[in-house]
Amino acid sequence: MPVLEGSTGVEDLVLLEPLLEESLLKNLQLRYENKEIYTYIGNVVISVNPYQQLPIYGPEFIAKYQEYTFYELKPHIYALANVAYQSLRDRDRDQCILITGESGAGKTEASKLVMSYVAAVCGKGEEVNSVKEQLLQSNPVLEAFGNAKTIRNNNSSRFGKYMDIEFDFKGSPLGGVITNYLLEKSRVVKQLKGERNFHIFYQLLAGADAQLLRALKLERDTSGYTYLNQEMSRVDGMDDASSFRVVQNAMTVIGFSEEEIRQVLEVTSLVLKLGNVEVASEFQANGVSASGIRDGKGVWEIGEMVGLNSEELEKALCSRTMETAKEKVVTALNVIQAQYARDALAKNIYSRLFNWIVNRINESIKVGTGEKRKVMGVLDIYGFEILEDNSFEQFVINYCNEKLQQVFIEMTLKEEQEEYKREGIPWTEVDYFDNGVICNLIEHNQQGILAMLDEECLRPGVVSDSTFLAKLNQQFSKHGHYESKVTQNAQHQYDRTMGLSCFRICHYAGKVTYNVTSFVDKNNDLLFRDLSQTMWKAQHPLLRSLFPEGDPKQASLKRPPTAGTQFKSSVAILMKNLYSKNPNYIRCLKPNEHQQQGQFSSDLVATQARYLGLLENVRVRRAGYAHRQAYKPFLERYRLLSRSTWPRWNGGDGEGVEKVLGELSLPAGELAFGKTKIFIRSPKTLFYLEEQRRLRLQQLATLIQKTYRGWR
Ligand code: AOV
Ligand code: MG
Repeated sequence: MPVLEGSTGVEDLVLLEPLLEESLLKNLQLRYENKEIYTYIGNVVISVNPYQQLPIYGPEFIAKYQEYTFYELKPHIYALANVAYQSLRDRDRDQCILITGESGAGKTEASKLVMSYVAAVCGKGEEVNSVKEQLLQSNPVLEAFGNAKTIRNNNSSRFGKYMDIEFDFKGSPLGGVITNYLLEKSRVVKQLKGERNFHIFYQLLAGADAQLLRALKLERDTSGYTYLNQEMSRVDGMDDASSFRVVQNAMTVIGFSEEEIRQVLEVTSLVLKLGNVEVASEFQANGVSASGIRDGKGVWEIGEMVGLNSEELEKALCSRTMETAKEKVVTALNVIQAQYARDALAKNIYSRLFNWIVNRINESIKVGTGEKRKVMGVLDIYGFEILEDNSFEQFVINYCNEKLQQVFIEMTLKEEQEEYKREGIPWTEVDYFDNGVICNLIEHNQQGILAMLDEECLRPGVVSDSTFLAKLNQQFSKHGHYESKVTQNAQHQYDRTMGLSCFRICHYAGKVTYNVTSFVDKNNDLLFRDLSQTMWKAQHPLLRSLFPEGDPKQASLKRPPTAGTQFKSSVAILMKNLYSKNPNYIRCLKPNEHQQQGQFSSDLVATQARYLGLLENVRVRRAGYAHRQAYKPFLERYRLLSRSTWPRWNGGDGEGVEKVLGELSLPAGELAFGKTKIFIRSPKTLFYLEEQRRLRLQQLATLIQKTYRGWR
C-alpha cells in the first residue's frame, strides 16, 4: 500500500510538502482527529496520546503487522517492534527501543505494546510461554509499587526502567534483566495536592479481603493514614481493588512464594503504620527539648508485626547515638528531628523494598550464562517534568531525559551526517541544537552541578543548601543555560520571578526552576545508624535483609556513594549499553494538558515537536539514505542477481555492487557509492531487491532439482 495523501495527511513526514513547522503540526493534527495517532519520520514512530482505547491493537493486528513489511501498512508501534525483532532474529543485531516524551505522553503504554507484540510473535511451546508470561507480568507489579497518580498523569512512572529481553539464536525468549533507576521516594511521606502515594497502598486497602486486612492490622478506610493524601484517594477510571488481585496474581506467576508475597505486604503496611507514629515534644529534666512517641500502640503494633522490641524502636526514632573512638554519646532528638527520622526510615524501607522486588523478579527471569544470546532492550523512564516547585527528584529525572535526547542526537542527527561526510557523499549540513552543553553543566566530573553537590555533601563542618547554591551561582554566572536570582540574565535584569533559594536550568525541553532546599540532604541520603541497626534486629526476614549495613559486624564507616553519583553512574552504564545496540525510536507527544481525548493543542505539540527536533529529523532523513551496508556483505547477498557477478566474481566488492545495481535501472539519485558502503535512498528499493533475490533463489532451486532429476 503506498503512503496515502489526502484527508488524513501523509503517513511519513518525509513526504510532507512544504516542509515547515506549521504543515508538520497540521499533518499531525489532521491525523489525530482521524484517530491516526502514529506517523513516521522514516523509521522513527511518532505517537500522539489518544487518551482513549482505539481498536488497533490485539491479535489480528499483531498477525497483520507480522506479515507485511514496514511501509506496507499504516504506521504503528507494531511495525517498529516487528522490524526490531526481525532484525535481531535474522540479522543478529542487538536492538534497543528508546521511548521518549514528557510525563503523560504515552511512553509506558508504548513500552507495553512493544513487549506484548514481541511476546506474541517470538517462539512457541510451553516453556517459552511461561518465560513470556513472567516477563509480561513484571509490568503490573512494578507499576503498582513504582507508579502513582500525579497532576500530569494518573499512572505516572516514578522510577526509570530498562529491560533487556534475551533471546536464543532462533529468536525464542530466554528471559531478561530489569534495571531500575532512582525511585521518587519522597512521595512515600508526602504528596502534592491532587496527587497520590504509590498505587500499591490504595490497592492493598481496597483489595485485601477481611482476613488479610486483619492479619496486617490495617483499616480499609484510607482516611486513617497520614501518609495517604486525604483529598485524593480515588482516581477516576481506576479500580484499586481489582488491580490488587491482578498484582497478587502477577507475583504468583513470576514465582514469588506465598510467604514472600505476605512479607512484601507486611513491609508495605509497616510503612503506612510508621506514618501514623506521632512524635510529640517532651522536656527532659535538664530543660533540653526532646521527643517521645505520643501513642505507644502504633509502635507496639509495628514491633509485633516485624518482631522488634517496641522500646528499642521508640528509642531509635527519638534519639541518636554518636560514636567516637572512645565513647558512645546518645543525644535526644527534638520533635522536628524525630519526625525527620521517622520519615527517612519510611522512605528507606519503601525504596529498598522496591529494589528488592526488582531483584526478586530478576531472579525469576534471569538467564543462565553460557550460550550466546541476542538482546532487545526496552527503555521506559519518567518523562521530562516541570512542576511549580521542582526539587532534587525533578533535577534527576530531567537530567536523565537530557541524556536520552543526547542519544538521539548522537545516533541519529550527528552520526548520520558524519557518516555521509566520512564516506565522501555530497552533503549539506542540517543544523540542530546539541544539548551536550547542558549534560555537561550537570554531569561534568569536577565542574558539574552534581559534582559540586557532592563536594558540598562531603565537606566537613556545616554544610547547607545555601552554600551549595552560592557556589553554583559563582561558578555558572556566565553559563548560557544557567540562571539564578543573583546572576543577571542576558538583559542585565534581576529575575523577579525566582526565589532566592532557586536556580534555573534552560533544559532542551524548557526552563525549569529548581529549589535547592534539601538538595544536600536528598543527595546524602543517609539514614541514622540507630535506625538501620534497629531494622536489622527485626525478626522479619525480608525487613531485616533490607538493612544489611545495620549488622554491627558489617558496619563500616565507609560512606556509600551519594544518590546523585549513583544515579550518574547508572545512567552512564545505560548509555554505554544503548550505544552498543541498534536504536529504534518511539517519540511520544502529549496532545493536551487535561488527559482528554480528542483535544489537540497546537501550541503544546509545537513546543514538544521543537525540542524533540522533529523538523530537523525530517530534514536529515529526507536528504539522506534509508539503507546502507558495507560493499562486501551487500555483494554476497545480492550477487546472484547479475550474470556478471554470478556464479563467480573476481573483481573488487564495490565494483561488483555497481555491476549488480547497474542492471536494475533504478531512478536517478536512488544510489550513492561511498568509500566503503553502498547507500540506498528509499526502503522500497531494498524491498525490491529482496523480492528479486527471493525469485532468483526459487529459480535456482528449480534448476537444481531439474538437473538432479536428469542425472537419475
Ligand atoms: P508516560 O509513561 O509517558 O508518562 P503513559 O504511558 O503512562 O505516559 O500514558 C498516560 C495515559 O495515557 C495512560 O494511562 C493511558 O490512559 C493513556 N494512553 C497512553 N497511550 C495510549 C494508547 N496508545 N492508547 C490509549 N491510551 C493511551 V510518565 O510515566 O508520567 O513520564 O512519568
Ligand atoms: Mg510512564
